[in-house]
Amino acid sequence: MDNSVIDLRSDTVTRPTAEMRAAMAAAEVGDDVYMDDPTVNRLQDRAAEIFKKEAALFVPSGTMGNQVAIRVHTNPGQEVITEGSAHIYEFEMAAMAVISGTLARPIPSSEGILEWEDIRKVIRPKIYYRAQTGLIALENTHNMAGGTLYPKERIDDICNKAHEAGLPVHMDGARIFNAATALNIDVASLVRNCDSVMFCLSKGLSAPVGSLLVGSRSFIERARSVRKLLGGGMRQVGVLAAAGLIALEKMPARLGEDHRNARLMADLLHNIPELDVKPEGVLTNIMMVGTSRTGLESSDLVGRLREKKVLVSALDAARLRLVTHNDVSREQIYLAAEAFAQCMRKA
Ligand code: TLP
Repeated sequence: MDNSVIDLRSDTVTRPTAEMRAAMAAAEVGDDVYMDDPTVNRLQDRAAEIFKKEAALFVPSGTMGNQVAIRVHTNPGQEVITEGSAHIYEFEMAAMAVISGTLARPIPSSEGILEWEDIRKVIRPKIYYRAQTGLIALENTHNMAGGTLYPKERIDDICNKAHEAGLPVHMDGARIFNAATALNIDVASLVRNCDSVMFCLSKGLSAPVGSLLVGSRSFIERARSVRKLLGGGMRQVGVLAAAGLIALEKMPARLGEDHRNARLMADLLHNIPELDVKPEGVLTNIMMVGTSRTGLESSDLVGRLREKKVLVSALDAARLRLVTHNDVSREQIYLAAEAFAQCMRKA
């Protein structure tokens, strides 16, 4: 990617740092299907330690991590309760139906954050002729709601009541380190009561590939076998785990910078009268921009910004998503905001 391009489409676009590339070149490797890759083993041990869970498993993507978790937690014919715009429901190819034979039970919400009462109402009664609820899946931070947050107390409340109802809770924590940073808490405390957590190394943490699942030893043993079923058993994958270790150890500490940049971007765009932005709602590295008053389809605006070397995503006809990350500097935030202003003047 040309370095003069300001890429705000996602934090998935981050490139590995020089330190990651050096570690990848030097990584000690083995065959991970035999569990013989020392670098993968080290990454998994560190992830389990940091999250204070019994075990961890390296998976190629966040989607695979979520779907492996659903398959382990549920039986075919069960329902998975999600928020209405959850990644698991909206962006994972109906995989829970294809892979696990489960049905999503999405609950609409305005901020992406559920309460126990929302969930309780859709739990199926335990009657033999009704589908049964098998799992509750939460997302923190919530991507499509604009990086919104579940505070620890809310997660604990949902987990405790779910457990009383005999239901496991999976956390799609693709950006759990962003959540922990914004809430000023450690990740282990934040997800203490979740039965499993998926988190991504290849988003804000800048590793090139990979996510981890963490949970109990028996959960991870079963997850390893489902990962193999899905073709996710990898061989000398220590080259990726080496980058992942640096992502895990070093990159969380800088996420606050991305959050400050997102807030700055929101403040700058808020000054452009045609755009709908709520700076006070920008708590992490994701922000949404409403474009219904610009007189342009959001995809037209995406095209005009692209001409100015600023990349953003159109979510629908009237909404853009911007994501800050390690490869976007504070200076580039000012340049990107100026590109928006120029596009509006032209419109
Ligand atoms: N999110 C991507 C796109 O798929 C939308 C992005 O650009 O934000 N959970 C959450 C909350 C995610 O945001 C994503 C990716 C995933 C899971 C899946 O991760 P990958 O892309 O590694 O399969």
